[in-house]
Amino acid sequence: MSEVMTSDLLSVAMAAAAEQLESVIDSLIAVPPGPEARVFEAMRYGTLNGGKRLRPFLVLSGARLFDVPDALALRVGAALEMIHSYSLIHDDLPAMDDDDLRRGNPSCHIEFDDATAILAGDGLLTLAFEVLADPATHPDAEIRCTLATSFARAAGAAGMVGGQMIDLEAEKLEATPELITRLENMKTGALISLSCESGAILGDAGADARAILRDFGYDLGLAFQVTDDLLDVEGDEANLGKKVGKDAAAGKATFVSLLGVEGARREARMLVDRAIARLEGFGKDADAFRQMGYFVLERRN
Ligand code: GRG
Repeated sequence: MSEVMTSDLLSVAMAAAAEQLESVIDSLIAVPPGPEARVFEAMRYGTLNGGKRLRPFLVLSGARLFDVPDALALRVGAALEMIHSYSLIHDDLPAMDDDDLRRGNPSCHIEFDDATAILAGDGLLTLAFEVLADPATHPDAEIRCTLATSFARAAGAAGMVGGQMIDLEAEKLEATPELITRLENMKTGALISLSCESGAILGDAGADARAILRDFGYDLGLAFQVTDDLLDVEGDEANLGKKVGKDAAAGKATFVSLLGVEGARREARMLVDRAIARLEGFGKDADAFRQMGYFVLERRN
């Protein structure tokens, strides 16, 4: 009973955060007059088309632990969501995953065209750093600089971009759990981990708190990826808003192909238990993070 209530409360909190986040993104991407309007429209299409807004919710949850105003956290959440959306827009392109459907709608390059989708991703990536560098994100320039550096590391070639490169190379490599774990920690985990750590950066919380939340985020991110692999096997296209069965059709090594369905479920549970155990020192204030662990295990989209 209490688990059901917890997940209901979490859904309400996530929906409220998503609404606030979308209003911030809406105000940050205004469409100017002139022929360049098309790229702004594609940037809005790629960010304001639904999505769970998991990463911004994690930023807000972390910021509340350190009494950081929601307004600051929402700007950092918007920057994260811009980078996440750019990665999805580029990932859907024919040269990468070649997917026509994203969040239940035509992918950005289908709605617009390949060139516009590339530019929309580029525009979102650069806008994210403009948002981080703006004093409205934090009055302290040193904290803004720490944020920008952390974002660059998580999104760049040592993080998400590098993970995507390993993913493209993976079919030439021997698929081991270690390789897939490294790939996924870079491709998906780095941004989710940063989402968990960002509130501590905004709150100038110190290295120990930052490290705990970063490690929590890596465990949560890997559990998220394991459930992503499970959903590709067991999920429902209507719920997911994207095609299923793609990994097996492409002969791709995933946690499910390496561990089996039951093994992957056990792995996700172990990762979430480990993530939650890391939060011991934070008391009840970190309940939103704990609930996110259960959310990741039970998610259907
Ligand atoms: C193209 C540079 C570049 C990187 C692409 C993250 C990524 C790298 C590709 C996405 C491929 C993918 C489907 C990964 C699985 C995990 C994941 C990031 C799923 C999508 O994230 P959600 O579920 O999406 O948070 P929503 O739509 O809810 O925002």
